[in-house]
Amino acid sequence: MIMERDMRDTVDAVVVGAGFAGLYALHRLRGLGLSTRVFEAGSGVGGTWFWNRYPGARCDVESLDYQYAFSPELLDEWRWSERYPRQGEILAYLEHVADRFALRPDIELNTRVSGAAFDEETSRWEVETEAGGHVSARFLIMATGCLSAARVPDLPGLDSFAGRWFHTGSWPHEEVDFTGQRVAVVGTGSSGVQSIPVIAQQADQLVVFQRTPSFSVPAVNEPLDVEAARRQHGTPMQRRARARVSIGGLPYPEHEGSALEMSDEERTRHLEERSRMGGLAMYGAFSDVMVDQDANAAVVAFFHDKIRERVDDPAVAERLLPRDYPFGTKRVCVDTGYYETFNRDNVTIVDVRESPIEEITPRGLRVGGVEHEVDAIVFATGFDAMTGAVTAVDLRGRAGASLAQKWSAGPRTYLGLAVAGFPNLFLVTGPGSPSVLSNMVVSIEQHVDWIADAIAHVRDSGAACIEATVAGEDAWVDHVDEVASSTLVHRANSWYLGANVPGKPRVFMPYMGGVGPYAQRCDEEARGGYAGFALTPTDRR
Ligand code: NA7
Repeated sequence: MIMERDMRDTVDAVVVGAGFAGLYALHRLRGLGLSTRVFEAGSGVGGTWFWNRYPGARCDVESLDYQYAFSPELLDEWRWSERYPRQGEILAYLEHVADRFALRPDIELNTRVSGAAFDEETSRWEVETEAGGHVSARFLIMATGCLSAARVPDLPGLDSFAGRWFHTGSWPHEEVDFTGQRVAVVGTGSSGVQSIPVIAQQADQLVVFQRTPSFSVPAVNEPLDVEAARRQHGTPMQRRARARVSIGGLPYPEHEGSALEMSDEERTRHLEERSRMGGLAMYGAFSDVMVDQDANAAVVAFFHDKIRERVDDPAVAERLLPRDYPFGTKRVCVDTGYYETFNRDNVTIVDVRESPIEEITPRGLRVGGVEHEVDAIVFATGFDAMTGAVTAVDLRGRAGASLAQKWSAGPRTYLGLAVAGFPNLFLVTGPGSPSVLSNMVVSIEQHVDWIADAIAHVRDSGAACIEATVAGEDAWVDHVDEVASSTLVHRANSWYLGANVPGKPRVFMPYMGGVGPYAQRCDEEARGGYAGFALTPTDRR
C-alpha cells in the first residue's frame, strides 16, 4: 500500500488545470508514455467554462472553430447546436472529451496547487497542493488559463452589502433568479455585454455601471447550419487549416487592403458586409486598422453610427460610444441585443468614469453622492489576466528564485512557452504568445503539441532538462514589445496591458505577430534544435 502511494506521488509530469489546455496536455503526454497527474481547483473539468456560468455566457468564437481538431473522430461525432456555443454546451463538450479519452483517472479535482519548487539536485519539480499534498514531477505544465484569476474591485463597504453579490467569473452552480429584483451590473466588457441583455429580461430593474464603453459587434447567432457553414468555410478540418496560418486563429478572410484606400461609401459597404458575417470577422476588415490612427478612426466612426442606430435615446447612445481609445485595442465584444437593451424601460446606465463608485452600502452602490439601491450586484469586472493564475502558484526555479518576483516588472518568457531559470516548466498560452488575441483553442493545440514534442526531444536526447536561455528570453521580450509598439495598443487602458489591476506593471503581454507567423517561429525553434534553449545533460545535474 505504501509502495503504491509512493509510486503515485512520483510522476513524469504534472499539469495544473483541467480546461481545454490541461485536458489536451494530459492526452498528449499520456500518448508519449508519460505518467501524468492533472490538478484542478474546480470540482469539475472545463476551466473557464466551468467557472463562467453567468447568464448569457457564450463563446465569441464560432463553435466549429472553438473545438479540438486533434482527433478527426471527435470532430466528426460532436454536434454543436448554435453558431456560437453557450457555456453549458462547451462544458458538456469538455466533459465528453474527458470521458471519451478516459482522462478522468489522472485528474484530481478540488485540488489547488499552491507552489512548486525546482530541486537542482534531482532536476525535479516538487509540487505542493493547498491541502498539503505533494508530488514530484520531472515536467511541470501550467495550463492555468489566461482569464482565470477573477477580480472583484477593492470597494469599501462590500462586506456590509445586505443583498447577494456575484462575480461573472466564479458564478454559483445553482440557478440564480433575479425575478422581481433590482440588480446592478458593474463592468461592460465581454461578460457585462453578454449578461446585461439576459439579466434585463429577468430583473425588475437593472442599473449598469459603465466605466469604459466597449466596441460590440452583433454576433448574428443562430441555430448551426452545418451544411451552410461547410459551403462557406469548408469542412471543420479545412477551417482549422486556414485558422492555423491566420493572424487571429479564425478562418475568415483577413486584411483586405487599407481602410484609407476606399471611398467613404466603399468602406461603409465593406464594414456592413463584415457586420453581417457577425462577430470577430470585423477584426480582419482592413490591414491597417491596428496601426494607422486614421484607418482606425474610420472604423470607430462606423461603430458610432451603428450604436446611434441601435439606441433610441440619443443621450443614452452618446454615453455608450467608445471615444477615448482606438477600435481593437481593448477586446472587442460580441453581443446579442446589447445596445437594444438600453431601450428598455427597466434599464438605466450610470457613468462611473468621471465619478467612480465611492462605496458599497448595505443597500447598494454610492456614486457621486447618490445611493443606487439594489438587491443584487453582479461584478463583471474581469480578471488579473495572463499572469494572475500563474503567479498565484508560488513557483521557485533555480536557486529558489520566485517567478512572481522575476515578473514583478512584467512577464518575461521565451516564446510565451518557457522561462529562463525555470527548467522543464512550460506555460500553455503564456504571456508573450498570441493567446488572448487569438482563438484560444487553436493556440492551445499549437502550444500543447509543441510542448509534447519538446518533452519527447528532451527524453530522446537523454538530457535532464530543457531551459530557455536568458539571451533567447531577452530577445523575445524585446520582439514582443517592438511588435506591440508598432501598433496602437498602448493607447488604451486594457487588461492586455495589465491596466485593470492597480499596481500591475504596464506591459503589453500577448504577442501581436499573429497565430500563423508565431507557430512558424515555434516550428523553426524545434527544427533548429531548440537554439533558444539550453539542454542540461543528465550527468551535469
Ligand atoms: P473585462 O473585459 O476586463 O471587463 C471588465 C469590465 O469591468 C470593464 O468594463 C472595466 O472597465 C470594468 N471595471 C473593472 N473594475 C471596475 C471598477 N472598479 N468600477 C467600474 N468598472 C470596473 O472582463 P470580462 O470578464 O468582461 O471579459 C474578459 C474576457 O473574457 C474578454 O475579453 C473575452 O476575452 C472573454 P475598464 O474597461 O477597465 O474601464
